Amino acid sequence: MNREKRPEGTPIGRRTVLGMLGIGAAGFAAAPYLQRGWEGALAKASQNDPTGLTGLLPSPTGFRYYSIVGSVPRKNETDYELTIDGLVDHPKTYTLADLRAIPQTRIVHDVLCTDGWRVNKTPFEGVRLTDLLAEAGVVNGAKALRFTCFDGAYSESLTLGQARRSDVLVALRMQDEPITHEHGGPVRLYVAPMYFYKSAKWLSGVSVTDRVIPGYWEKRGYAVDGWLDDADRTDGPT
Ligand SMILES: Nc1nc2c(c(=O)[nH]1)N[C@H]1C(S)=C(S)[C@@H](COP(=O)(O)O)O[C@H]1N2
Ligand SMILES: [Mo]
Repeated sequence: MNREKRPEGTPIGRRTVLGMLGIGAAGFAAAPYLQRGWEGALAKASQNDPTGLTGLLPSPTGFRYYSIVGSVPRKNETDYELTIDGLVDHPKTYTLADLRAIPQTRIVHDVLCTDGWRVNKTPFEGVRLTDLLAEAGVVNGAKALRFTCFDGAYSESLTLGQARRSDVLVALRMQDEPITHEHGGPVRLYVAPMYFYKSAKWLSGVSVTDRVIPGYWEKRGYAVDGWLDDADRTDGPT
């Protein structure tokens, strides 16, 4: 399998970051840049809760719904687009139908957030990012990818080596269903070997760059290489 050498060391979690900033759990819950909630009625309840505390309760699926912005436009087959550009020979924009027409890969791994919640053995399905990169033709000297989102705010990064792993997907399905809006649908990134913050929701752009440009949380203290600790997984190493 095309895996990169895994650097030693424990990724810095958000708790650690908040600890460094001297913010306790209450300050965290009230932090204006982190809107939390989850699907359906609970998401609505959370929006009406100015403390954001309802977002700290687990959802029935075990997932929590994270967004750094309060509202995100909905996109579907009529208006969803994913653009691949930057240091490539053939920049391209894919519709949802285009992405569905490419061979799909299903992988099942544990999802872990740095906040401490996890959902073991979660299926994700979609297009391998490496296949899109091959189609785009990455030019010499390219080193990394920058991911952008149609929430207009979140961003992420991967090195080219990381992005070419077979367990990194441009995902269209999660838990064997189309990805819901709340979970970043119709298309999100899924980086199986790393903490879930690397898996950008509402994915709209992949730009090939000559260096790693730290993403939203990484600019706020998270590790750029968000590797999961193999010892903390029920699914074995990827
Ligand atoms: N666009 C966007 N992507 C994002 C986030 C976000 O706030 N906005 N949060 C990240 C974090 S910290 C986690 S744990 C997961 C949460 O995914 P979920 O809401 O589907 O559970 O999305 C990641 N991707
Ligand atoms: Mo997270």
